[in-house]
Amino acid sequence: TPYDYIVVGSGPGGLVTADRLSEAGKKVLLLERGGPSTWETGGRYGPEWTNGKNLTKFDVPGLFESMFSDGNPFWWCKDVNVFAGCLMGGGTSINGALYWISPYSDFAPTTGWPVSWGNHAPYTAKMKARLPSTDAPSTDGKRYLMQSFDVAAALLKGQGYTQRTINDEPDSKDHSYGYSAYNFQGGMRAGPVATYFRTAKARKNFTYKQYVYVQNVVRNGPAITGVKTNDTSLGPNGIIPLTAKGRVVLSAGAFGSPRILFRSGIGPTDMINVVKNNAEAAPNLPPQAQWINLPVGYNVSDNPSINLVFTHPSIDAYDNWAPIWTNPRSADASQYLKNRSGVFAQGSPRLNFWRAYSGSDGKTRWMQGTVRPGAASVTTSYPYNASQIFTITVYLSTGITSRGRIGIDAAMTARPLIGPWFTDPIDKAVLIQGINDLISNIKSVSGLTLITPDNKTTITNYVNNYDPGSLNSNHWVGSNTIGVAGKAVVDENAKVFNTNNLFVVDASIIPQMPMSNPHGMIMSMAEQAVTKILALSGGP
Ligand code: 6FA
Ligand code: ABL
Repeated sequence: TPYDYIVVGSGPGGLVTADRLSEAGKKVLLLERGGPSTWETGGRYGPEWTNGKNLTKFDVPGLFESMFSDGNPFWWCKDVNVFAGCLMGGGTSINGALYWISPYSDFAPTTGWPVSWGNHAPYTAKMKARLPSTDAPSTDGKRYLMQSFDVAAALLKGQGYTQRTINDEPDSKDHSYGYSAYNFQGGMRAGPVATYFRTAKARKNFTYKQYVYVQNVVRNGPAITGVKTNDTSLGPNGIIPLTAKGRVVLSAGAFGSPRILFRSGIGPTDMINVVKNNAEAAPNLPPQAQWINLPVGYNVSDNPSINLVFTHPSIDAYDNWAPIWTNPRSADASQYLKNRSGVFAQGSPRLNFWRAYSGSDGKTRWMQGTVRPGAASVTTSYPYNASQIFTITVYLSTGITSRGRIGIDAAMTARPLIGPWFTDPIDKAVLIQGINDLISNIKSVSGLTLITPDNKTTITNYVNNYDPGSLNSNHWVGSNTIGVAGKAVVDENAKVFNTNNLFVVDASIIPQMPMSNPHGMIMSMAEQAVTKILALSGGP
């Protein structure tokens, strides 16, 4: 059957888009390559201690850190060589669920957004109405495991920071800190899956199909006629057609959407030639005369992030989150099962902070930090007490000038071709300054010790020698950037240049790093994009 709109990918971009299109009465098909996540969506993967409670790994916030230590991590995309979620909800089903309301700068024309995007407020308001944030996710309203908050707050106060309810004052991002805010509801992961997807799937004009991999769009020059999938039960050769005026929206993520474009003959010639040399993909490419040359994969950014590990005698490192899957602290597990309260009602972060810096090029860049008990790794010459460790991850966000490139290799694996971190040395200099400031008053907090790096390593050397792969913060944007013809991949209506009816709505169209962990900003962006798409003439 033909559809008015085919949306590819069920991450935050795709779910908001598919819900709003179906709300407008369009006949919508949502395709997702992965399977279910939360219990509500049919997921059944949970630890033994939640047996019989209708909970999965993707429902229980406190299981977040086990995403990285599980022996069977089926949720990661196997053909993307950085972390990416391939299941219902995309990244929002496996991420840290930090959820931030955008400041003005997230959509400001000075950061690359078309002027028509400048007022994000009505769209962010629509998102908040569907999904409010909480910085006290335990259902009893109490906060748990707050030692790392208290220690970090003491450090930051000494540097002139002010505590705020972050999402009540989204534009106050200089010398600001507060409790970590989340997309949780009722002590469980919520995000777009428990909100937008829930309303979409109740509509008769909405169809959802999982485990369907979209290889490319089918097109005749600029006119898209359908999508080609790996599922031949859905149509001849796995092709699903559009209605006469139908449209395709790619929401397959910052790596997934570029790959579909390359395989559809859209992008830089070198990438389309990689497809042409792949025996399976080549036959589906349009003839070379129909290739559309666009800068797909360029202009990519991701926050460079550096972990600092500390100890303090007050800290409960929560066994570094190691036993949370097989052998959790029993009082905490039963408290959670009883009424969704306690430590397990929250992810690992406890405090977030922001500070503005001006670089030697006169540009403003923001530093962001996340504080959590435990540490991913410790490198130190000091003796230390492992039950007292906590991490401050320091990110550089809005204002960064470094850019990288992503693409595909011969096996069609999507990967960074040029890392987007510190290609401009001024970004690195600002982050080094930020870290030095952060630890400048460490002696004023009694008992606080920086163990990674230790005192044999300067901050400058620590940053210079940091494993480039570890700078990845999983916040990739920009690979199908929005903007003007000749420089961008999509126009101000999120339509791919030189096509009639192909759109992209996901992290890939965002022209520059937002202020904070991005999924809230992505949902607001999708609210605005889908409004523009529905208003654009010529559609179904
Ligand atoms: N963002 C936040 O705001 N807060 C966080 O705490 C946070 N933490 C993390 C985190 O801990 C990890 C490990 C990762 C990987 C990301 C984190 N992020 C966080 C970032 C955030 O999750 C992403 O920025 C956000 O999910 C991106 O949203 P998009 O809509 O752009 O894309 P997704 O990757 O979420 O979804 C794409 C979907 O398309 C997936 O479900 C995928 O399976 C599907 N797909 C891809 N290719 C496809 C194809 N060819 N056919 C069909 N489906 C396809
Ligand atoms: C995010 O936005 C980041 O993308 C994640 O990297 C981060 O989680 C979460 N939010 C929470 O702050 C970290 C984990 O806490 C680490 O244990 C893990 O090693 C790291 O992600 C991997 O990138």
